[in-house]
Amino acid sequence: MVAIVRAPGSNFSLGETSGLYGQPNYQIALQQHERYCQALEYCGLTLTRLPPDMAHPDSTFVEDTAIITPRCAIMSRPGAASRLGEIEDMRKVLRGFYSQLHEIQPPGTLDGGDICEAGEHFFIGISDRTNQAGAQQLANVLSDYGYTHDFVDIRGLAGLLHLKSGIAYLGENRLMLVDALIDHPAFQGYEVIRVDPQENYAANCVRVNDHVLIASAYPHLSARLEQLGYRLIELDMSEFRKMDGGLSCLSLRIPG
Ligand code: CIR
Repeated sequence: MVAIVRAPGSNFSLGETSGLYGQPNYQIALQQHERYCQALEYCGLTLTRLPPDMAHPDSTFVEDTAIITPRCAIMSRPGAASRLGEIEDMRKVLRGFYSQLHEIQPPGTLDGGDICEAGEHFFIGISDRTNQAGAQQLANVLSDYGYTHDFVDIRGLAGLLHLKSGIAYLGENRLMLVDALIDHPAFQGYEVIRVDPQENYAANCVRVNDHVLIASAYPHLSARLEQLGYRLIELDMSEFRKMDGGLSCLSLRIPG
C-alpha cells in the first residue's frame, strides 16, 4: 500500500480555518507531519512525499483532492475556491497509479474528506463543501464500478466540517461515530463505537493494516479501542486541528 503525503508549506496558517483553536506553529506542524509519515511507514506503507505547494496553503490536506478505491480514483473538486487549484498537481501524481481516473465536473463540488469508504460501500457526505451535484456525480461513478453508497447530509451539524470529521470505518462492519451522526439511517446495521462528545476530534482516525492511527490526548476513545484489541499509534495533531484538519486528511492511501 502506498500513501501520498505533502508536507505543509510555511504559509500553512493562511489556509481556510474557523480560527476556533488559534494560530498554528509551522515548525511544530512540520514535526507532527513527519511523525505522521513515520507512523504510516511503520504500518508498512510506502510513501510518495510531495513537496510543499506554496500556491495552496491547505494542500497538506491531500485527502480532500481525490477519492481512492481499489478499482478507480476520482479527482475531487474542492468546495473552497482557494483549494480548487490543488487538483492539478495531484492529478499528475495519481495518473502514475490509476489508468481509470475520473473527475468531478462543475457545477459539482466535492471534498475527499466527505467520503468515507466502508469496504464495498461508500458514505457520501453533503456539506458546505460537497454539494448535491458533486455527491451525485461521485455516486454515479462508484455505481459503475459496482460500489454502493448512501448520502449523509451534514449541513447544519455543528462541528462537522466534513463527514469524516465525525466518522471512521475500522473494518469488520465497525464504525466510529460522533453523536450527531449516530441516529442516521445509513449507519444502521453496523457495530457502532460511540465517541464521547468531548473527544469528537479523535473520531477521525485511520485503520492502517494492523494499527489504528488516532489523535493523542483522547483517553476514553483510546482506552475503548485498546479494549477492543486494536493496536494504537497516537499522534499529536494539534497544529493541523487549528486549521480544522483531521488525521485522515493528511494522506491519500492507495490499496495494493
Ligand atoms: C480546509 O478548511 O479545507 C482545511 N483548512 C482543512 C481541511 C481538512 N480536511 C479534512 O479534514 N478532510
